[in-house]
Amino acid sequence: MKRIGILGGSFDPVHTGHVNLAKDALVQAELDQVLLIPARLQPFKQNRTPASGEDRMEMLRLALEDEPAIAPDSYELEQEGVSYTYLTLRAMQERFGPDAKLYFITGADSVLMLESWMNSEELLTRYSYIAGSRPGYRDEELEKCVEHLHEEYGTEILRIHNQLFDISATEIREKLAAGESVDGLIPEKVAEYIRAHGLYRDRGDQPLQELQSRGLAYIRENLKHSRYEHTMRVRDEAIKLARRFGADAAKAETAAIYHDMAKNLPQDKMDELVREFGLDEKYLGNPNLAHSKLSACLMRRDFGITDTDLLNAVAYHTTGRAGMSLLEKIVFLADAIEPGRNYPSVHEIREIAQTDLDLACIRMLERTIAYLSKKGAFIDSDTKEALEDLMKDQ
Ligand code: DGI
Ligand code: FE
Ligand code: FE
Repeated sequence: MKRIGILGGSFDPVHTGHVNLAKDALVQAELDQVLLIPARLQPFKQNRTPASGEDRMEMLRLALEDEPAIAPDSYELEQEGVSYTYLTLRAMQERFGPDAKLYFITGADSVLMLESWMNSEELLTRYSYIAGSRPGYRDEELEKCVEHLHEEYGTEILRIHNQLFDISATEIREKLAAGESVDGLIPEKVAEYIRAHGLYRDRGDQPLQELQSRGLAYIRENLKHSRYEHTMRVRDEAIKLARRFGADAAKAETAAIYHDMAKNLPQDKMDELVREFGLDEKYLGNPNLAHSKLSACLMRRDFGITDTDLLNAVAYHTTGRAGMSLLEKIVFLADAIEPGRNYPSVHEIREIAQTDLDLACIRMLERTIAYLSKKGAFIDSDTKEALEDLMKDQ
């Protein structure tokens, strides 16, 4: 009779604990073969994006290259929806035939829970189990449980000693994201694969995506239609400029979405907020200057955004300032040249923006200062300093 071990899990990523458990089961329970079956993972049920099924299969293949009797199997990945253990075991029994004896390999904690699994009676009467745990771990409980299940259902549960199953995939992902060493925790070839494919990196774009959808929902509610449309054009322009000049396009997009979020607040509300946030009095009664500062304040207070560059790109999108970052320049310029703008020099500035970000910002600042002077309007010192600062490098 063939003895087959089945080890299920997320394997996101497979680690030394999994491999050792499979090896220990193979040897100690005298199995002919062990299958590692990665589960389908539902992205929206985790607060992270799991690695794809293909990546997890590939990592398993690499981890098990030197183990001829242990192999990954994509059965669950090929099924629709979430797989239940009883369905997977039914399918495996069918595959290996009635003469095969299936052992479901799991940890001590899961064995203690077996009776609460879906279709537990079928599971406990048809299949056998291998419980891996370090000696001493929940020993008595496990002993009682094994006895009880045997009496009640005739279930065969083998206990094996397994020291290393305590490794946690969450901890591994956190270490990888932080750039810390995972030596000994995952097979070297798996580590190489993760590096080569950029898996489990700390990518700012995951939270950014969420910020984008929250920002979009806010501006859809709170901005006039024409202002919303302007914002969408600024967003497209910011993405283009970011790609052109090598900035983070997702960040530029996020800043663009939020840049005018305070624009349609009534004047008295703006003044109230300028006081509440302790902003300079020069912003009182000046919505043109106040809205950019207030947008940044609301991003921080109401959306929990702490990225300084993102906040500054919004706070200085109207005036600019000395020492602007790449992202700040991009949002400033995107706002100035989005396709809906039609002041006299806009064509020239758009043309320059094809190749020279700084010069385009300079032309825009010169235009704003000339325009405000003509009107006799107050010119913010940041606007003048932005121009002076950029001129230094020309
Ligand atoms: O919010 P938007 O209409 O999309 O555009 P914006 O935030 O760039 O500018 C709003 C207005 O602010 C625009 O008419 C130009 C004006 N502005 C820019 N710099 C200054 C300024 N107004 C004053 N008073 N002082 C400035 O330095
Ligand atoms: Fe604005
Ligand atoms: Fe704008």
